[in-house]
Amino acid sequence: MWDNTDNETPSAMTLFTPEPHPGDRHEPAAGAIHVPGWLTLDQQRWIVGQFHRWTDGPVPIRAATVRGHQMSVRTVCLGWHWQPYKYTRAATDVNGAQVLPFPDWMVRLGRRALLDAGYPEAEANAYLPDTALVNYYDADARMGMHQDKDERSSAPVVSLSIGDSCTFRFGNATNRGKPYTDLRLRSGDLFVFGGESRLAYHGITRVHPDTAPDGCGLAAGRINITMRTTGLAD
Ligand code: MD6
Ligand code: FE
Repeated sequence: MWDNTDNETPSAMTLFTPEPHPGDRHEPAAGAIHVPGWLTLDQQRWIVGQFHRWTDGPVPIRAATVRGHQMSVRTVCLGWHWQPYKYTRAATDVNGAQVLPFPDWMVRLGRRALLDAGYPEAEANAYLPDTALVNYYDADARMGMHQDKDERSSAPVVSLSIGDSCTFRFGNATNRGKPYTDLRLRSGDLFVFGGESRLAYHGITRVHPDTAPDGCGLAAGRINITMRTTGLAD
């Protein structure tokens, strides 16, 4: 439905493609499932409250340095700490502290996400994410095209967005260039990367300021939570 072939300029196809309705499920590529408006405003606000607790420590939110460049996105982790390009229990690239545990409610949320994305019940209920990367984007933050491949498990990645909307560039599993599709992720949206899309390149090309809905709990900027299964043993 959204696979307009021209990704650079608005075409008649994008102009006249109806906006998705909350709860409608779309699969822009095999295994890549978008459920707009999945979280209620109450749920979003509650999660933003948790976010403020997470950023209080023991490991403060920070911009990771990748190949000598500081990222514009700031990240705090749960369960396992992500640093380029590995997971550790302690944030050895920040302050050495152990990260907060992965919360049980988030495991349950991840399972419900997979169910609502259309996964079979058995597979959804067996989902056991053990790390979450929680990213904060201000109006100028971006994320370059990347694959999520630091995990040793092929379990799906569950992504939740809260606050300002963004342009999400969803590419192919071969290289960071074309073909790709740009789509809008809004506050409350769920996106699942699984199956053939698990290793697809993707990035955030821009954040759209002042687009956060009233009541989502975030006045400015965007939070993205990605939960994953590291495949690592303690
Ligand atoms: C973001 N997300 O949405 C960045 N990765 O801000 C990701 O990098 C991502 O949304 C894997 C699966 C879904 C995602
Ligand atoms: Fe990613």
